[in-house]
Amino acid sequence: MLNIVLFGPPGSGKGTQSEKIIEKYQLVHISTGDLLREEVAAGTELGLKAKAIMDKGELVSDDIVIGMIRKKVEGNQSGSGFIFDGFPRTVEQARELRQVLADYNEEVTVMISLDVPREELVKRLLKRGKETGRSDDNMETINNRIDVYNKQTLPVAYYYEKMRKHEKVEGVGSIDQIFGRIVEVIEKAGHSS
Ligand code: B4P
Repeated sequence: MLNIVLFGPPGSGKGTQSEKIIEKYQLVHISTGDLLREEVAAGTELGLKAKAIMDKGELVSDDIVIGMIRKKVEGNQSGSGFIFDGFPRTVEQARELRQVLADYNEEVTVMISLDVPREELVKRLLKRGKETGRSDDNMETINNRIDVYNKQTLPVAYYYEKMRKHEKVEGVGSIDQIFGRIVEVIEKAGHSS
């Protein structure tokens, strides 16, 4: 199986590039942001709790997110692999992901992190906020999301670095250019489609 962690700050293009990777490699897409937004849209108790946290730009608790991931991995064992988009976001989540995959004799193949400067992130997210009305794409929340990423999520990169699975990709340029860089990394990691 090919199991990819797509990593990077908010607005770095994780959701955008995931779509292209799935199309090429037929992976199961697991985006914790999308899963949480589905709960919000359905008005569940979990969704109500999550919305308040997301609107502040903070991270939803590890227990909730890990529970969602475990359920998704369990229910999708017949495909050619997974793309984890926006997960793990804490070292605790990374450890749990390792355990969940190990239960199926699987592991993360490669962790790809998209490198984009802060000014560009803010620009992209403000634009999306205007176009879609997404409630966490406003100046105050964007700034907090980037700060939370630097403090709580960046250590996840060192976790994979220690396992020699961390690959950095320049995340500025056209969507196709960036996708080309990602494909190179995937092929180098030992997979050809
Ligand atoms: P996410 O849904 O993961 O949102 P995100 O980090 O902002 O990235 P997203 O994938 O949406 O944006 P993308 O970079 O593709 O998380 C939202 C919230 O959910 C978090 O703040 C947190 O509260 C919670 N959450 C999610 N996962 C969690 C977890 N594991 N643990 C705890 N809490 C969790 O794209 C952004 C914009 O850039 C788009 O408009 C796109 O069109 C544009 N873009 C993309 N590529 C571009 C390019 N090359 N050039 C120009 N624009 C580009």
